[in-house]
Amino acid sequence: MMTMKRHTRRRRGPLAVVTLLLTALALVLGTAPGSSAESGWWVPDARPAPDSRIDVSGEPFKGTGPDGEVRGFVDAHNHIMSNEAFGGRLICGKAFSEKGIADALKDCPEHYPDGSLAVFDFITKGGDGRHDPDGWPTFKDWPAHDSLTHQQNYYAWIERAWRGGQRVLVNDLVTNGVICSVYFFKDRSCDEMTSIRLQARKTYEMQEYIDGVYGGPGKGFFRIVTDSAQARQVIEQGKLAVVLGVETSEPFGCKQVLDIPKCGKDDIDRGLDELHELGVRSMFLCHKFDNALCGVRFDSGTQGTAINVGQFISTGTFWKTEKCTGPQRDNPIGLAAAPGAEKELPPGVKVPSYAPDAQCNTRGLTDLGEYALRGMMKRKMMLEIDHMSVKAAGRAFDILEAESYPGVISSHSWMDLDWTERVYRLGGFVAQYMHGSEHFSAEAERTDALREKYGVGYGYGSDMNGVGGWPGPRGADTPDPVRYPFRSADGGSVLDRQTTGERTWDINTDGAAHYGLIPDWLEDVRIVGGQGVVDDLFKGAESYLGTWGASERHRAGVNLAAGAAASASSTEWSLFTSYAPGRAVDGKADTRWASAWSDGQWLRIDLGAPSLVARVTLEWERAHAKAYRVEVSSDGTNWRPVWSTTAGDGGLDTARFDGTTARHVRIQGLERGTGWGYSLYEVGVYSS
Ligand SMILES: [Ca+2]
Repeated sequence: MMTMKRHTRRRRGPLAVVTLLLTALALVLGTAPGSSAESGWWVPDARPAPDSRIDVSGEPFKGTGPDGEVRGFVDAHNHIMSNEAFGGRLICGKAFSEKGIADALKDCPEHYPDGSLAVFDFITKGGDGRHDPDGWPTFKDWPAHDSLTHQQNYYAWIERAWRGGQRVLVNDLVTNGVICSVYFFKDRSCDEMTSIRLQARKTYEMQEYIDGVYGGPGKGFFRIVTDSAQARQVIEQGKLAVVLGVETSEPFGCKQVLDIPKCGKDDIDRGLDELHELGVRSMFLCHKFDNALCGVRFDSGTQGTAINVGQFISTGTFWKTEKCTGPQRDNPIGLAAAPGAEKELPPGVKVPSYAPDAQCNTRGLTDLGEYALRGMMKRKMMLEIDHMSVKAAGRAFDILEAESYPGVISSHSWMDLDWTERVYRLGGFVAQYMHGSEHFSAEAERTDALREKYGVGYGYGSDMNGVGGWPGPRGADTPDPVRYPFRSADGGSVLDRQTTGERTWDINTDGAAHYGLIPDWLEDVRIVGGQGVVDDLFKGAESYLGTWGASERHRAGVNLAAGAAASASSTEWSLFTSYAPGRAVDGKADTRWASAWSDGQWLRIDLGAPSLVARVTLEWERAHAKAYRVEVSSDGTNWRPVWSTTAGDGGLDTARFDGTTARHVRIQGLERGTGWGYSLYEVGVYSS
């Protein structure tokens, strides 16, 4: 270097040479990776020293694409603050600290000196839990792709993911009161709502902290947003839109004990109002344990048994299974032993065994769960449908379809993937769990045609700090490794291996150890799965905000059938109650029309005037139709079929068809689903 300088100094002088060299480098790499000389709005001017490196150069992309759409990646499922959850000692290390990186990235006290008391590490990782507890500056044993107990979301690592092209991050506030209460290391209460409030507050504090690093209020890249328009502005400025979500087992105190709910509608209303006030716009209604709102999708293996034991301890009931009624399945519970958990059971109580052909949770969406879902819709919040049992998710889909509400998100592959199209048809968004690049690419390929059909982008759910495990290394000897430095997907930035303190991570040999390696993982996905997968992911931000915006704009339709005149081919007689046709349009969920017991019966509704009709909803009693037609008429004499099915399974059906003008609507039965007649609690007729 010195030689070159001397050699050329004669002609140009040192500054010119340096400029020339940088220009040459810029042509090759954009700008020099890790260059501290870089300046611009995206480079913080008050980063504390010492701190982590970012090892990215180049200005983050701003503005919109040619059609005005925002661009960038979406992580629909992350847990920045779970170190504050579960009693505060399960996930060790903090996402930021006013005292600096050495304070943020240190282990839990009981992990020192050698991890032999790192009980949760031992449970989740196996072995004896022993590890080098030191984080900063050596990071010998953590963070790591297979360490489930150490902080992965340090703010500078999130900063690197943003610099690599991520523009939406959903921070799901998470906890579980039972895990908290059975884990003996804790420094706070196990109340779930208390923890959710704390994590929300900490996320706002993190925004302030990053603003400080970037020179003042509003200047940082990390922007908490509470509506989709705000998110668009943030992304157009080139920054990261952070959405607050909730993933907890007993939201609003809605646990159930021996199948008795411990919350009421007032608790749900109050809880939803409070969460909305905190900025939460996306949430789960159940998680891991059956609660008063819904049954869960089971876990499998040892973890499944341990969670089933946890549910028993918490609620007095184990999971219960039945045969599935459709093609969807909950995860198999299996019969794996979990001795550590099972010894917590009272004497004489054993984990039940489960018939292999009964793979669905008997618990679905309860009346309170339905109330909570409708409350979320009223507040324009998005339902994260993962973790619901097939029965609960099926009913939730039925309701969302009947109301034409698009706010549904599968954020980390925890629903039956057979339902992917159902999410897209509603206008919802799908993010796949952050699997290794091979698995991720294969699943992306499987659903590619659907995204093409519905014109949507794709997301990933990193679940960092979520005790799930992350992509391991593909190995130093893989023939197609990630080659450093590499370009970001948008082309404007260059990323080199990321260094914090004395440790440098390489996706090829370390796997996805922390959040800063998300761009490296995306590059790995590009190499393994092709540019098409990355392109779909890059369209994620627009699709996610499309779902959110459509949810905000949703207006409950006017039910044209409410209180309308109704007639029927027949009415079942009862000494005790009336099953008259008008009972199907009286707005009451517990009254119904019932027909005579034969196939050809019908129910007719007179809307009173010609109206645009495009959607009919039908809430069946157990006596449902297997095959039936929805017909419309202007004069009540000539009928036109607009929709039909031969595969009715009862529950809540939505018939959707091209809008047409009609005064009369008829439900024409063709074949009964049971030995009884047809019976409908409520029929709704809508214009859109
Ligand atoms: Ca009714």
